[in-house]
Formats: sequence, structure tokens, C-alpha cells
Amino acid sequence: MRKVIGVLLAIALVTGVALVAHRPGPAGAQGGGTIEATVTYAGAPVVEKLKVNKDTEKCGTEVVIEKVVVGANKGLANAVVSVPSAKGAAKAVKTTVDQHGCKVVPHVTAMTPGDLELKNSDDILHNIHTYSTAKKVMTEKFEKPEFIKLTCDVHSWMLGWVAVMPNPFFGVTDGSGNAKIENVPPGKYTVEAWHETLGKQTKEVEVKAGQSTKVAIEMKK
Ligand SMILES: [Cu+2]
Repeated sequence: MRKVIGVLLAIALVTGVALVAHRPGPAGAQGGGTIEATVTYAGAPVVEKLKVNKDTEKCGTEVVIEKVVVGANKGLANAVVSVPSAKGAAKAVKTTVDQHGCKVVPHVTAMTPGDLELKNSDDILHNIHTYSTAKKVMTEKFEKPEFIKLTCDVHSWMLGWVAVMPNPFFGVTDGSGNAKIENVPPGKYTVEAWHETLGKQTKEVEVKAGQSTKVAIEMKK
């Protein structure tokens, strides 16, 4: 009997993060500080366009694949900024990734270990292994910190990333390269920025209670 796998997205583990999951310490919500990170990239944006010849009713006839998104003032979008060594309990926050318009939305998601809900807003199959009556929602459980690549067997261009973080101190940069991390316990930390094609860069920062600290991280080729 053929085994039926009800997963909407083929999930490939790409890189195991060299982080050991921290035992959650006392939450640092009281008296914490804020990190205002700006991630920049001096290089050119990388955008590819691809002609689509199947499921065009849902996918359109052309997809734009944004590999490196650079906005105003060289701000780099879709970078995950985190403070891996900060101590704080991971809150269970419901996290959802949608398959919409034959794209993974959002392109980059960050979460603490727990359940990821995978939605399918398109009325088409997004994986050759699904049941014939496609489920609208599936849940995947991620227990360890890692960066996970999401791909679709049906639409080769579909791509997304899920960053599972060891603590709740993270953010994903917006179109201007900004990410804000709040309630970080005071202390000295290494702030890390990760991008799917540009890799990682780090910067030292000192967080003070009740204050906001700016940190600028430049990604290199
Ligand atoms: Cu698909």
C-alpha cells in the first residue's frame, strides 16, 4: 500500500544551526532593553523572473523570485536578526506560513520551537504527495533551533525559509532592513544577522535596561 504523506511542503533541512538550545531561564521581560538593528547590503538586488506554464490561473504567467531584496539606504530585507545567547523563556506563539499565489508567504519566518501551521490558500495542489482532497492546513513541529528551507514539489520556484530560534529575541528585517528586538535582558551580546544567500554576520552590542541600542550590521557577498 502506498504511503500517503499529507505534508503540503517538502521540508528540507539545509543547515543545522551551530546553536545548542538553551534551557529557558527566567524571562527577561521586566527591565529589558531594546535592540534596533539595521541590516544593510552594498551590493545589487538579485531578482529573477521566470515564465510560468502551469497553474497560471493561480500562479500568474510570470513569477518574480526575490533572492536579495535591497531597499532604501541599502537596507536588506528578509534577514533574521537574533541574540542567540540571551536568556529568556520561549513563548509559544502561533506561527503560520501560507502558500498563496504559488509563493511562500512570508518568504522568511522566524519562530521559537513549536508548531508551524502551513496553509494553502490556493485551490491547487502544492505538493505531489498530498491527498487528492488537499488539506487546507497542516502543522509541522520543529523542536530544535535551525534554518529550514521550504520548497514545493509541484512549483519548482516556490521557496521560503523558517528560522527556528532558541529564544524569543529575534526579528526579520523589513523592506528598509530594520528589525526591532524588545525586552532583551541587560547585558553584552553578540547580535547575529542571517540571510538565505548572504550568510551570517555578527556585531557586539550592550543592552541596557529601559534603553534602546542601535546596531548596524553590513552583510558581505
Ligand atoms: Cu506549489
